[in-house]
Amino acid sequence: TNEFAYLELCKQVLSDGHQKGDRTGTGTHSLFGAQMRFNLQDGFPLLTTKKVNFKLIASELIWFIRGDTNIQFLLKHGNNIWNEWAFEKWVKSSEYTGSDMTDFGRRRLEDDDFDARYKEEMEYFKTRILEDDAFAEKYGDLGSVYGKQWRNWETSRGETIDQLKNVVESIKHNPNSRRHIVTAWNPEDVPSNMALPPCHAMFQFYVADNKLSCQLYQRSADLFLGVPFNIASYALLTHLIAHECGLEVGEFVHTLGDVHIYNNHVDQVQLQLSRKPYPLPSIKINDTFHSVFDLSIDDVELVNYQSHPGIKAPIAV
Ligand code: DHF
Ligand code: TMP
Repeated sequence: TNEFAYLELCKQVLSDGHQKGDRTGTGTHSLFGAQMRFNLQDGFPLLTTKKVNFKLIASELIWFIRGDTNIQFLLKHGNNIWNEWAFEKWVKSSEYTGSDMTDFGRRRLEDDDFDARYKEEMEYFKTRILEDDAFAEKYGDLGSVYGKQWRNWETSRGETIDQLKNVVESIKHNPNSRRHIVTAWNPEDVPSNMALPPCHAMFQFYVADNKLSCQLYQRSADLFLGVPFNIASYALLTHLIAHECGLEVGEFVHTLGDVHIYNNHVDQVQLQLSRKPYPLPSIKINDTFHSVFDLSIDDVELVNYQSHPGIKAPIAV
């Protein structure tokens, strides 16, 4: 299956990767420059060698497509994947009076009492984001991240550009174009205006033989935690746009810059590498779906997903 491209890259990073320090202080095995190709005709590329929660991928993608940058929407869908980056802003603010959360990502791993306090503060934070809209507006927003750049890129003339809408229109009306590009990397907003500068920075579509392909440039890739989500997210986006444009799906080409395995993910990766992949699942788009811009979570369904159990790992903040 397609999954071997991912598993091979994991092996390569472990065997040839440079030992490299990083912003989070965790340390990584890292390589620069890699590419994986997934033929979307062969199945939907959701990893089977560990269980990956498709609902989280779908709700995050809907969040991007809505142009939303506030974690309140994610929390309403039971999606916690962006919590730490909003929480960080809250605990650094002058309004925060709880116990000291400096460097919480690292301290949680070293100190159980601290981890218990973190969990309490995080629960309080989540409840407040969900129940207090004014609080959510202030502390739930991650800044000018993906949704903002995809749908509401601000120009120097004070106008906004809907890159995603433009690209869907250009695929429909000018499929041969070599300019089907969406970029989340906005140098004016990096690094001051966002919780985390975009990792999946730019993507391009391509139409040939009535099939839609997509290539992503990802500047920084957490191979164990982030990348399985990124692959499935862009594969799903390609399916949806193909469906809307009356095209079949082609390939997802995933090009990576700094591709790394964090030192505290190595055991997990080795466990995963010992497993044998199952056949890939497929994706079903419901008849009610007509446009990516009115996408709801019930429009997409994952079918025949058989996987090995999930594998937990700490995320580097
Ligand atoms: N920071 C780092 N260091 N790596 C990332 O991959 C990353 N990804 C971000 C934001 N910041 C990041 C956004 N995407 C998870 C997956 C993707 C993601 C953030 C988090 C994650 O924790 N996945 C876990 C459990 C998810 C859950 O069930 O809540 C997994 O096992 O897949
Ligand atoms: P960086 O900004 O220092 O590169 O840190 C970002 C980390 O998050 C890095 O490990 C890559 C990872 N990441 C992904 O792999 N995929 C994602 O979608 C996101 C948002 C982050």
